[in-house]
Amino acid sequence: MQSSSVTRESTALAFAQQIRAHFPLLANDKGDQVLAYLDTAATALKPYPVVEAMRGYYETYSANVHRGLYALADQATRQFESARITVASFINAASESEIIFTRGATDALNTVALSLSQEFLTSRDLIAVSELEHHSNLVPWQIAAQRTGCSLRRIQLLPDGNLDIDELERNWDDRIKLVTVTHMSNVQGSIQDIRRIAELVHRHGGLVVVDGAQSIAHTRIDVKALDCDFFAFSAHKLYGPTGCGVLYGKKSLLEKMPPVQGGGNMISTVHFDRYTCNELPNKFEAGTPPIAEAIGLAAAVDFVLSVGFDVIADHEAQLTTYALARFRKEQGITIYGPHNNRGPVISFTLDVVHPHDVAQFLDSRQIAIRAGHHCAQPLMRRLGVAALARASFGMYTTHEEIDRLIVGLRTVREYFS
Ligand code: C6P
Repeated sequence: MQSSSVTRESTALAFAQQIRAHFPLLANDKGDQVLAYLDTAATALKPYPVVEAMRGYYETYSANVHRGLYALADQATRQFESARITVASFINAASESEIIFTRGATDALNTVALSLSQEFLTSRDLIAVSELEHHSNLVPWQIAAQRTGCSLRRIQLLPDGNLDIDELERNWDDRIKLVTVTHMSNVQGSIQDIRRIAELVHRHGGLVVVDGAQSIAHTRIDVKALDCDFFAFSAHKLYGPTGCGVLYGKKSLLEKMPPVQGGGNMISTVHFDRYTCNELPNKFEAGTPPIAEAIGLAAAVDFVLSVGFDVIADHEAQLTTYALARFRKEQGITIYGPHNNRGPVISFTLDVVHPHDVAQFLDSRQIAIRAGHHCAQPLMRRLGVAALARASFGMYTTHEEIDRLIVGLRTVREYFS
């Protein structure tokens, strides 16, 4: 038993060391003094292929897209549109016209909320939102409610940390027109059964919007299998660049929805007093898009696929199980979220120490974790805490970094008590 777990750990170490060589920030790992980066849920580190793809654009073909009639602009347009095809295939969208490049998950969620509030939502409707949501998937719906006069309906958290979908089903209100949930919580790491939610909502004729900001890097997303109507994510949490994200939407819906921003590229014709819209996906991409970033995102997708989701998920599951077991053995630590079915995100408190002090103390040991409300203030209130500390892992995280975290937490506890 022990020897098989030792073998698993040494295999995991070999895997992580191989992976770490691809990340500039980790490649020069020289032992104890190197940074233990345990904040991948905030943003993942970037591998060389992403940096190189973006540098390739800036150094050799940095023209604008969809406009130029010369070879360089044509090359930029081809690479940018090829990035869209890569992303469409990555999440198994029916067509690349269902992929809208945005500034990030926040921008994607605001785009869908704003567009639906112009024509789809009315004052008699309810939007069901879970208590787990990041502000990026709550405030846009509050704004939509302010604009349309509709109301928000809470999907409650159970004491075990899971969402009470049974209650939503049991007490279904026919005024619910849209349900929106995070696929993986950035606080609890808990994973929602999107298929089940979509089946329930579609049975009643509603729409499902999924915030995939956290899940995108940890599990293979198949939007057809999930059957969600919209799915939003950021490139930077998928080992890609900042400033770029994706709104996936079913074509039949996007075609009917009004644009939310006006400008170049989103129009077909413009008169002084009116305009007509361009086709999908351009209708939702006003102005110059994040060109280098979309190309970097495609490189990130290729990189992740070359490592393989099965391998990544297996490594991260091992790390999470190992970390949870080690946390549970320590005195004074409370872990938040369900026991099972969770991604590589662990939020916790340390009895005598404020989470900010925990993070600052660990920083002095070159261990980076996040502390605060994690942009989920309603969830913090629900959990009865002002702030939490959070460690989160990626494909490059090692068991040794988790050991360093545990030693650091013991030291900080001794210091403050
Ligand atoms: N969460 C975290 O440390 P943007 O900022 O647009 O890339 O992603 C927003 C967002 C939306 N939904 C979820 C579930 C998220 O986790 C995030 C970003 C980071 O938890 C920064 S607050």
